[in-house]
Amino acid sequence: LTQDELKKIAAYKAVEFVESGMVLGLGTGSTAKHAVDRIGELLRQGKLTNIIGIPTSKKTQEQAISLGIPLSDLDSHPTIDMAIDGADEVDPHLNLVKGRGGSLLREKMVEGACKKFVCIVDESKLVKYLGGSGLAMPVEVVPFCWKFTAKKLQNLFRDSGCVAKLRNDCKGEPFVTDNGNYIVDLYLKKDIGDLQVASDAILRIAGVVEHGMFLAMATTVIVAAGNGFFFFWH
Ligand code: DER
Repeated sequence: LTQDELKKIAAYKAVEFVESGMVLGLGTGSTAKHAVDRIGELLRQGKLTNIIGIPTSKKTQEQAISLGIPLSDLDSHPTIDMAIDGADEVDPHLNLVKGRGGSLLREKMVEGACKKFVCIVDESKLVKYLGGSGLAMPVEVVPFCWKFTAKKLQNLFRDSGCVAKLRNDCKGEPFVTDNGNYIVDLYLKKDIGDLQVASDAILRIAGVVEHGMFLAMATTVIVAAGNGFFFFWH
């Protein structure tokens, strides 16, 4: 099974939790894409009705529109029944790293408003501790003096060998989020220890908008494993 087939297995399993009449947070990324496609298909077949989608990015909004999924927003639906979204890393306590697709702020707003957040991953996302993949731990920052903010972030985790890098787009320009901000990616060499302490410290930096650690937010994680089976953590 390819990684994408595993993502699809996890996504389709999550959509089995969806009931007609639900207000749904629609995630962003290649795994969530399968879930949104599946929801569109079930709506088209009449197997799901009266669904309202709350997209977590402009990209997902466009995908949902193309599938005919009725959409709304948090202003109209401050409480959401369930969100389905992927993750970049999952630790044994169901803490997540998200945002490598650049949508972490709207994802965290939507998923923070949900009664249930079903996270869908293939097994390659499982880590011993957040940052453990050695890949990016995203932080959304305001463009104003981003170097100043990046230095403060790098300093904060210097004991974990942190390197902070501005995320660029494919043209080598700074990547700009749906909200007009930049992303500074943190690359860590060691466990940053207490995640809540780290989260609070990051958010105390004035130029920081939000970070990609989703602590104690996922209510269920569906993991698609190589042999085609999946398992639930919750
Ligand atoms: O950027 C994001 O937050 C995505 O949801 C990411 O966490 C998972 O993306 P993937 O499903 O393409 O791996």
